[in-house]
Amino acid sequence: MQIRRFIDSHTEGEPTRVLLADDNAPFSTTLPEILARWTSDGRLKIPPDMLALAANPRAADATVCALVCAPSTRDAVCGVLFWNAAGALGMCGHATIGLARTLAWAGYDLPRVATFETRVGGVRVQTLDDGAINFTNVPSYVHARDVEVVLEQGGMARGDIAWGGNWFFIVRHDGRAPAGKAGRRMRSHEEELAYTNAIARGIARAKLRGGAENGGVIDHVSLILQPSRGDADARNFVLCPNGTFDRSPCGTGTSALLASLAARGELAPKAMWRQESAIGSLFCASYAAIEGTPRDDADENAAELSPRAGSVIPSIAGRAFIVAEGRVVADHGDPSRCGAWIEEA
Ligand code: PYC
Repeated sequence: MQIRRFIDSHTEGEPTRVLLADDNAPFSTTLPEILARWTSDGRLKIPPDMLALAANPRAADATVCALVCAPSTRDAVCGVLFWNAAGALGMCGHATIGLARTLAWAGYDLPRVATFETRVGGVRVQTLDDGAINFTNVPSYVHARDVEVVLEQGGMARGDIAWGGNWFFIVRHDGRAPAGKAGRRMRSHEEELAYTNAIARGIARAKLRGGAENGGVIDHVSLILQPSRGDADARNFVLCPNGTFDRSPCGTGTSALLASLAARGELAPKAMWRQESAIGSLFCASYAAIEGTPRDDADENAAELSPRAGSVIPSIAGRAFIVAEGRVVADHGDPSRCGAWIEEA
């Protein structure tokens, strides 16, 4: 599979690189075929030359790639696989918004409500009258509440483990909950990176896992803080698996938070939640409650069976802007063509 074209955008500050074949066309391979080709020993591994398209020196640290391919389901207009420099993501909310904006910009005539097939389920996108793009995410739910993680510097962080298309450990510092805990504003990006990285190391030491989806790997940490904007309900700082933080309010992270707020009775179905990001941008979000069924997460097929009881369907809107388009060049003499700097012997 040869990536030929890319179109770069950002969604509320977070970069997306959409990868296409010649003539800005989706790849003809289906998403399940790509996943099968790139999976070995039960693990999905994005090939190094593909990972390199999301990494320095070809891309900004925070970049998420979105490879557009043929769908395998009748309702979807395309399939999409997301990854960042650290590897595959389950879903990616900001990149879903970026992809919808990109396809429209590239001349695709999308239906009013279009479905994208992702590796964790179908997501629906719709362009709103004000130009913002809304996506309806996969069912999101809380796996465990009030889990304590010991920090190496002393003390502990308490959080909910929740699924929103990726697994999140959500630590509340917004002053709303858990009851009685004082809230605080965001500190510098460096300080919050150090804090969230310490939490991520604590999660790894304690071998914490989520439910059946995506192998249960908790690879995102989300701090929920007091907002700096008067029109926001809370601000977040989300550590991503590539070691950087999400500049947007994080679509999957906001979805996981909505599931947590719903589980705690803090937000009613259809009520608006305005999520501010680490850089001050905004997503508008709400959720619909669904029935779901109790299930056994030890069953390896559990994620495919039906949504878990207590799941919500998040709906999230934000704006995306195109910033560049180009042709991928693979120079075989380039020591960094696969990301790392490797001189041939
Ligand atoms: O918007 O879901 C998101 C996301 C995940 C990682 C970076 N952005």
